[in-house]
Amino acid sequence: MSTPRRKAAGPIKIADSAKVKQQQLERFTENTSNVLSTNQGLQIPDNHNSLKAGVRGPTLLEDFILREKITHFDHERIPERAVHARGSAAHGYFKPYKSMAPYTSAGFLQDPDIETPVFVRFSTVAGSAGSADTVRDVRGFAVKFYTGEGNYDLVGNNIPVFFIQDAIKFPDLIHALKPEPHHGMPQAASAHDTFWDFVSLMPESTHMLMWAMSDRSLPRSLRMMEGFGVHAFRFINTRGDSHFVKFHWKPKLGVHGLAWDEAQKIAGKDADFHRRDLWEAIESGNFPEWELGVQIVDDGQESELGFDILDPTKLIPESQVPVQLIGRMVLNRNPDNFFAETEQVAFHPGHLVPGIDFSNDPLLQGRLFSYTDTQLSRLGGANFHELPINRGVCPMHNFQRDGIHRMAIPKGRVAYEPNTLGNGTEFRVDGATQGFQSHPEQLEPPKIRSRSPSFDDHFSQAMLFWNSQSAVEKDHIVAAFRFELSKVELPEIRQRMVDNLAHVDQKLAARVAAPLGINAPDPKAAAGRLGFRDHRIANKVDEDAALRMAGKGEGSIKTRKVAILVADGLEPATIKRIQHDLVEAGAICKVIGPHLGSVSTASGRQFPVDHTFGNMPSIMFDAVLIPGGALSAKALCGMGEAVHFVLEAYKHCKAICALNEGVQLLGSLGISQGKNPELITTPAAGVLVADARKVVEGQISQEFIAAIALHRHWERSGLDAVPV
Ligand code: HDE
Repeated sequence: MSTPRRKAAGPIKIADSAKVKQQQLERFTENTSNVLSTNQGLQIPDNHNSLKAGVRGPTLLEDFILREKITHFDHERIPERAVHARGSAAHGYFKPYKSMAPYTSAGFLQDPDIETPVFVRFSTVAGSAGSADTVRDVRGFAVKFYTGEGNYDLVGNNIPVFFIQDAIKFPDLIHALKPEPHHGMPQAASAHDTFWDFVSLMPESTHMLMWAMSDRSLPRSLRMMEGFGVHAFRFINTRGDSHFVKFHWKPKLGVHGLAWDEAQKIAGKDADFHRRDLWEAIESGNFPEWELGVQIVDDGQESELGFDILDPTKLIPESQVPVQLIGRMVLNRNPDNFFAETEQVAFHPGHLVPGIDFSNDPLLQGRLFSYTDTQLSRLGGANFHELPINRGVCPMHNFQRDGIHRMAIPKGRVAYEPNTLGNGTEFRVDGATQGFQSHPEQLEPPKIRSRSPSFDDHFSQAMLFWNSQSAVEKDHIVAAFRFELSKVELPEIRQRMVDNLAHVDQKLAARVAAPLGINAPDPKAAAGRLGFRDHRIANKVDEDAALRMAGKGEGSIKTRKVAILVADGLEPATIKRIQHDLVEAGAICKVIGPHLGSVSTASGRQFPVDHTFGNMPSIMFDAVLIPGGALSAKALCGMGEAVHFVLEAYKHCKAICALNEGVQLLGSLGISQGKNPELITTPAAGVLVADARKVVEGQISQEFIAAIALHRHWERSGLDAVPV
C-alpha cells in the first residue's frame, strides 16, 4: 500500500557532520581545576580533615562540607542494566556508500558525502557490570546514529537469531540465565541447571543455542565480531513502498574467537580484556571498522523464503538473499567519561527515523515497550533524553514538561497544543509528506493470545547452521555443549537437552552425550515431551558458508599481538627483519622477558623488555616469536614461565616462529623435531622453524604473517596431550 509522496529527508548538511555530536558533548565537559570547591562553588582550603570538637573530639554535624561530599558519594551508583550490564563503548561515524533512496527515505542513508556521528556500546548479556569480558555469552552490539532527523538506534547482537519467539518469555529466559536466585551463582555463565532446564523445555531456543555454543560467543575482540539487527525491520521509501530488511555489521578485521581454555584464563588474568583491547586500538589510531549490510526482501515476497520472516529464531541465509554492503562505520574516539557516556547511554529499538519502521515480530514488539520503561528506573526519570550522550543533534521540541532532573528551561506560557497564545499550530509538520509515519499495514485481526503455526519449525535452521560448520567448528560446538551440560547437576536436564539435539543431528547429540553419564539421545522422548511438534519446513539451502567464522574480513594481521621471548644472550639480528615486517603489516610486537628493564644481547648490548612472562602471559597474545641465540635459548629452556608460555600458545593454536637456536625451546617441548632444519618447515600447523641465516630475506616474515592472518590453527593435532 502506498502513501502520498514524501519529501526527501533532511540530514545535517555541514562539512564535517561527524563532529557535530562531539562539539555538542564538549559543551558539557569539564576540566579539572586546582581549586576545590563545594557543589555550590564555595572554595575548600582543607580536603583532609573534617570539622571536630577538638582535634581528638567527635565530628560536628555542622560540617556541611563533609556531609555534602559523603552524601554525594553515597548516591554515586545507579541500578545496572537488567541485562547487558557489562559494556564498553566508543564514538565514531557512519557513511553510506551510495543513496538507498529506492528503498528508504532515511536521511542518513541518502548521501555518500554525509557522515553521521555514532556511539556504539558492546556488551555481554548475563554478567554484572563488574564481570569478566571473555565469558561465554552473546554480545550486544548497539549503535546510536545521531542523524539530522533524530536519533536512530540499531540495538542488535553478535548472533543473528534469538532464544525465544515471543517477548512474554523474556523474563523467564533471563531469570533462568542469571545467577540462581537462592545462592546467587554462577556469575556471568549459562553453565548451570536453571538455564539448561529452561532452554531444554523450549525447543525454539535450539537454533540460538547452536550459535551460543560456537566460538561466536568467545570473540577474540569486540572489533572482530559481526553484528545483527536480528528482527526483520521495514525500509520505507518516499513513495511509501515497504521492503523488509535485516541488518548486518561486517567487521573489516574478520570474525575470530578465543580458545575456551584461553577465554577462561583471560577472565582471571585480565577481566577487562575486551574493554582494554577496544580502548587501546582506538588510542593507537587503529580505528575499528564495520560495513553495514542489508538483506532486502520485497513486501509480499517473504512467503517464498520457506520460513516466517517475523520469527526471530530464523535468519535469512545469505546464499538465499545476498547481503548488500551499503556503508561503513568507523570508531575513532574513546569516551571521555565512562559513567557519563557508556553507562548513561540509553538505547531503544523504537528510536526510529522516517524511512525505517518495525515489523510485527512478536519479540521486537515487546522490546518496544521495555527499553523506555527500563531507563525510567535505571536513569531515574523521564528526562534521560536530556543527558548529553542521549541528546539528538537535530532540533527537538514538544510540550512534554517537568519531571525529575529536568535540564531544559522552556520559555513562555504555553505547554499545550493547539494554542493561539504561543505560535499556534506552527509546531505541526505536514504528516502526509514529512516526519515519521507508521507503515499503514492492512490489519483485520481477531484478538488472540496464540502463536502462528508458521513459527513451529524449531530445528531446520539449527541443522543448517550445524551442516554449515567446518569440522573444527563442529568440534568446538560439541566441546561447549559438553562443558556446559557437565556443569548441570540434574541428569534428567542433561538428558532432555541431548534428546532435543537429536532433532538437529543424531551424531552431534551422540557426541555431546558420550561423556555426560546419561543414556543415548532419544529424539522420540523429546518429541513426546510437552507434546512438542517437529514441524519441519525443508531448508532451501543445505549449507551456507556465511554461517562459518573463517574467511571473513580483509585477512590482515592489523593489531594482532606478537610476543617476542627474550633472555640474556639473544641474537637481535635474527629478528630484525621479521619484526620490521610484522610492524609494517600492522601487528603489535612486545618483548617479553624474565624481568623488566632490559636483557643483554650476545654482543653485550642492552635489549629493552616491555613485559615479564608473569605480567603478560601468552593468553594476551596472538603469536610468539623466539629469536636466535645459543645462550638465550638455553636460558629460556630453563625458565618454567617461558616454557609454559610457549606450551600454552601452542595449545591455544597460535602461530609460533622460532629462529636458529630458538628452535631448541620448541624441541624441548616436543613441539618440533628440533633437528636444526635448514629451511622453513612446518612441524605442526602454524609452527615455523627457520635458520635465519639461510632463508631468503623476508621469506620467514611472509610465512609468519600468513600464519598469524589465519588467526588460530585449530586443526593442530595432539592438543589433548599438551599439559597446560
Ligand atoms: Fe534487549 N534489553 N531485550 N535485546 N538489549 C536491554 O534495555 C529486552 C533483545 C539488546 O548497550 C534492556 O537499556 C526485551 C534482542 C542490547 O545499553 C532491556 C527483549 C536483542 C542491549 C531489554 C530483549 C537485544 C539490550 C536492558 C525481548 C538483539 C544493551 C537495559 C522482548 C536484537 C543496550 C536497557 C546497551 C538491553 C529488554 C531482547 C539487544 C531490559 C524485553 C532480541 C544490545 O530493556
